[in-house]
Amino acid sequence: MEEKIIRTQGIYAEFPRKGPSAAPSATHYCPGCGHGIIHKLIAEALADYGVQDKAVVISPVGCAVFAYYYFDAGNIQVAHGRAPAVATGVSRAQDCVVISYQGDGDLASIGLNETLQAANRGEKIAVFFVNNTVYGMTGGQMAPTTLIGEKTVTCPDGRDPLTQGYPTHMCELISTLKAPVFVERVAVSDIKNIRNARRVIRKAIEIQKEGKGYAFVEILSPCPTNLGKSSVANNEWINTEMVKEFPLGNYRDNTATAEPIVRAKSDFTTASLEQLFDIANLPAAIEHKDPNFKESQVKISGFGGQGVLSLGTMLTQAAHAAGKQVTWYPSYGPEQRGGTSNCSVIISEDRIGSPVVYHPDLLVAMNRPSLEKFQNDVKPGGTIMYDAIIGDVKLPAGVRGVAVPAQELAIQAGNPKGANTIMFGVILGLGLTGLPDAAFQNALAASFAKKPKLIPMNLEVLAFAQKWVKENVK
Ligand SMILES: Cc1ncc(C[n+]2csc(CCOP(=O)(O)OP(=O)(O)O)c2C)c(N)n1
Ligand code: SF4
Repeated sequence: MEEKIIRTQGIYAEFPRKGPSAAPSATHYCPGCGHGIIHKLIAEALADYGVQDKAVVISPVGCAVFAYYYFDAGNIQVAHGRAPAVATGVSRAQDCVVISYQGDGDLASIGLNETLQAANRGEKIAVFFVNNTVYGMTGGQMAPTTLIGEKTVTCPDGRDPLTQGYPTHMCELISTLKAPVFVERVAVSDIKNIRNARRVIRKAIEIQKEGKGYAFVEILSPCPTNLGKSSVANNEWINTEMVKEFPLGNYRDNTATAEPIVRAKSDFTTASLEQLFDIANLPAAIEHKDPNFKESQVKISGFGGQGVLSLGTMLTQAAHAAGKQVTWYPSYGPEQRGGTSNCSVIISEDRIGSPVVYHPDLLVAMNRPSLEKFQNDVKPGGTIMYDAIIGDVKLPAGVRGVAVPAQELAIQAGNPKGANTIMFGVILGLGLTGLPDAAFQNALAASFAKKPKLIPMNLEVLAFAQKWVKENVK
């Protein structure tokens, strides 16, 4: 019989995270990772129970930091370990289905206290705890759940209980508390286990739909990239080794007797918040010094290692040297493979309310994925500077494109590693920020303060780039 593949309900039809050159269904997860399977099971349950519209999925830092690219529900991305606090706030403020999706580093290490406190209060949250025995996103460091003898980058000889203690058993710990309604450990290591995980995940969501309280589901999940195993070998290892330390099964099920929880409403009104933050007595905003100075919003993006973040800090220092208000806001991709990084810089005469740049006046793109990702966000009349090595490009109408042979110019200027200083000089040469030459020179001196020998060489690169602009850009 022909089997039809049906798209999972509750998941977006396309995932834009990997940019327009990737397949619309490409996720940022590594091949063989368990996160994708777990996402599907949760999303399917949200859709089947008809709670997508009232569901809020909370994902902290970890490989699942980008869960909001996938779940077609309400999403909040929070700081590392802080999901239980945010989940508590959302759950108490609104009648909704709250999901806290956390890794083992996140839930059992940095967020352990909050996890236990939220469980002990019996918050109305479904917690999905993805246990892959390592810190996945940061490169495979030891986690609280690393097995005895398991090698990680921070215990290369294998976890030794005398030095690093024993693995933490979260289901067992949480089931010592009185308030949790449901606690179960499952795995996504084979079809039989996935079917069981599906049943249990649905149950945790059903408990939320009925408002009965805290449900905790631990899911043993593969991380082939950091465990250095094939996907098949990682799943076998879960079924043979991991389950010995973390036995699968139910640790608490009070769903039959639990009643819906009804709590008093919070009294956080706008007036009480204004009082709390003493809004009335905040100092007045500083006055305009130069009413003709135009604010610049800049986005700089490329692969890790291309000097993207340091180009941003140089620009920040230049603005600071010129006495302007300035923010620098980095963003690192969490991907273990093929990640990019970017930073946003805002230079203003006024105080800056938020460092986030949605629509830059200037985009500096050091590689093609960055160009494709951000080019359509550039303001009409704005500028896109890109490394000419990218080749043919099709820029949006109404923006100015400047192809800079940054690598080549850096070599010609005698500093092959100075492609980002070339870009810095081109920004100066084009006069895009309204900052004077001296501010750029001071910024370079400050950037290389710890290696003063490099200052003259970089000043030469800066001048070389300015000259290139004069001779080549109309
Ligand atoms: C406050 C804070 N401390 C440390 C980090 C660095 N950090 C990012 S992800 C991570 C661990 C993630 O591991 P886990 O929660 O197990 O999730 P996984 O990536 O394996 O899915 C750490 C330590 C951070 N982002 N914020
Ligand atoms: S590093 Fe591990 S947990 Fe993270 S996406 Fe890759 S396989 Fe998954």
